[in-house]
Amino acid sequence: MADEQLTPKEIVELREEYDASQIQVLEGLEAVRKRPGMYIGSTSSEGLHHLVWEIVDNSIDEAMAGHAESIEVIIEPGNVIVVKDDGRGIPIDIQAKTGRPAVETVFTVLHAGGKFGGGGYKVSGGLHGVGSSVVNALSEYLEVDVHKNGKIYNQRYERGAVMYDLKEIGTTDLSGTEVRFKADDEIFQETTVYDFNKLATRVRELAFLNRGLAISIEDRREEEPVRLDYQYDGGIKSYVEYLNQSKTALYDEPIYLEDEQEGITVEVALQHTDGYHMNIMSFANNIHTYEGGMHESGFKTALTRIVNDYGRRNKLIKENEDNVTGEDVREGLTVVLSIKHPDPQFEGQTKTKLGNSEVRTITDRLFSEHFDRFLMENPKTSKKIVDKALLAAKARMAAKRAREVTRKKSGLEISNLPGKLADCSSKDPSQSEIFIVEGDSAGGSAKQGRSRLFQAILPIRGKILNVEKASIDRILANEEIRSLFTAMGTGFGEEFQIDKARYHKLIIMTDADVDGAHIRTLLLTLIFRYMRPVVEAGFVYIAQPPLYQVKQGKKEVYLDSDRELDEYLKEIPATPKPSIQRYKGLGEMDAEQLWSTTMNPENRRLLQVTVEDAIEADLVFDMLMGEKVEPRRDFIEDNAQYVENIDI
Ligand code: TSJ
Repeated sequence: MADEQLTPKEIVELREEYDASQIQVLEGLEAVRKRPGMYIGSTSSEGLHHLVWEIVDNSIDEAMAGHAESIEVIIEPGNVIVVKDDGRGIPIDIQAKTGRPAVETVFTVLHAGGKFGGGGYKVSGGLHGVGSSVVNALSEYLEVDVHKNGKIYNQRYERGAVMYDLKEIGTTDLSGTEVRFKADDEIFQETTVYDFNKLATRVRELAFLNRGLAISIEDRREEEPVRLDYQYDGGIKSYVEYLNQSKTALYDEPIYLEDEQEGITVEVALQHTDGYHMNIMSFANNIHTYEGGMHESGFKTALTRIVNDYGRRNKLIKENEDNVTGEDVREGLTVVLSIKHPDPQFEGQTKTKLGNSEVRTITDRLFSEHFDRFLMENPKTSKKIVDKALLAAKARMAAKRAREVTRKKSGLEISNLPGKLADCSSKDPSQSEIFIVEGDSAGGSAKQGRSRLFQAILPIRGKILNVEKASIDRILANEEIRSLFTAMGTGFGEEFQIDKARYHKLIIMTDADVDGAHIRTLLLTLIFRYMRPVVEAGFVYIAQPPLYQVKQGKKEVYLDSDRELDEYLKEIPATPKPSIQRYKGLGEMDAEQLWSTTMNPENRRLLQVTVEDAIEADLVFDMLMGEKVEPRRDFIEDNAQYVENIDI
């Protein structure tokens, strides 16, 4: 961080320039507060959680640069977030250009994020890289402690404004950065409550993606704190093992490679299972590239080519047989692909498609070389991989012949909309929503309470078919599943078309109890496995019916948990005496209550389902339904409090 030598006159001039630009800085952060959605997408629960990643990403950058080994994320009482790392500490030296400590600029200048200290891979400044100043602007307060040069430096900001100059508050033997902030409830009016599971899922993913990194997440909001520590020396190889834990793998260890070319690091881990679903997750600089991109297409081409070449060379694929297709090779395959690039370009609708074209060739080349060598050195495994693809090819051709012979329609045409569906009158998918509601009585209330213009209701009953074990024919014969696919209008399997979606919001509305959670898991698994693009497009949501209603005089408030109820009751005056109602299920709410608490866009709180959430549901599903006994026993032991009533 060496600064150029300046004359006193130049310094004065720069200071004046800086004072002028300071006014713009204030305007900058004021602009963030005026239109927060422009910077963090929304001020809902999604936006709130986004703040955490904006800060954590900076520590991840420090770790990727090789300067930090451990990161801690803590939720403190009052939903205050603390993020700490053991890196070098944000630079505190005075910058010539501003006359201010670098750390102050990080928090007060818009887009100052990745601008200094250049070089290396960066997450911050990538997809969500609006930077720490945005978090600062949207926080009631934010404090930073920098441990560096034997001293502890500290500064505090409130709603983006500097409270005092950076000061020394003690001495230290360590180095690192600690940031503590409280999201501003003037901005996040819907909720300022963090979802521990949501944070933990991403923290664990970051541990998988950054081999060896120790990262923890701790919830201190309850009397008994909960802390989860993650560190994977196997990196994404461990991720594949984790994803396949309840499946039957075709060979013992995932195939793993890490290599580098032209400053681009490519990491791939893959393992086939005896299942029929493929699961490819790709990442660029730790960002989940849901829409794929150059790394994914390079990998897929290489995989198909190498399997065919190897199969031909070793006479596993006969001369009179066709090449296997990409789909064939990927049947039952779990892949995690992670690349790190100094300047990733994100494209696509949701900016999760990697656009750098050189990455295609590099991924293809590095993976081909490694995978080809692996196949030659491991003939037994290689035969299993080729045979699996050949079997998939046979099944594919048989299905095609059957279709041609019978010209059987799938029956999933929109003209056959299910009878139970109460459709909305709007024909504009972007404005339309479908609620999948558990149970007939709740379905009835939902039909009465809804806004008919844009809300459709599809009631479903009881348990849904176990899609893991069922063949496509049986899946399509299941009435609950058929009605869901027909209503959505997207078709099925290979013929799936996301642009045919009749609703851009698919909202799962189940009870807030264990059985509701079970049905939600089943539905999410079904959707994840057979309608994955709908999840990737961000169309899937979970409705959150409240657990309590508190009435006091004319005021009615709905609360989601015992904790929220306790906190709320502490806040309000003792008189008039509040009346508390606990809801046991959706069926107990009348149409008006269901509308005002759970369906009305004005005050409902929807949780958007990410692919990570869906994968979690899929794992739970495998554990509850799969053949392996041990993971199921472990899971039930670990989650005893949630599963006691489940009938598995
Ligand atoms: F962005 C942030 F301020 F919010 C933040 C930054 C929050 C947290 C929790 C950590 C960090 C952070 C920044 N951790 N580590 C760093 N490292 C640097 O900023 C750094 C340190 C030294 C040098 C150097 O060139 O000497 C360069 C940089 C970028």
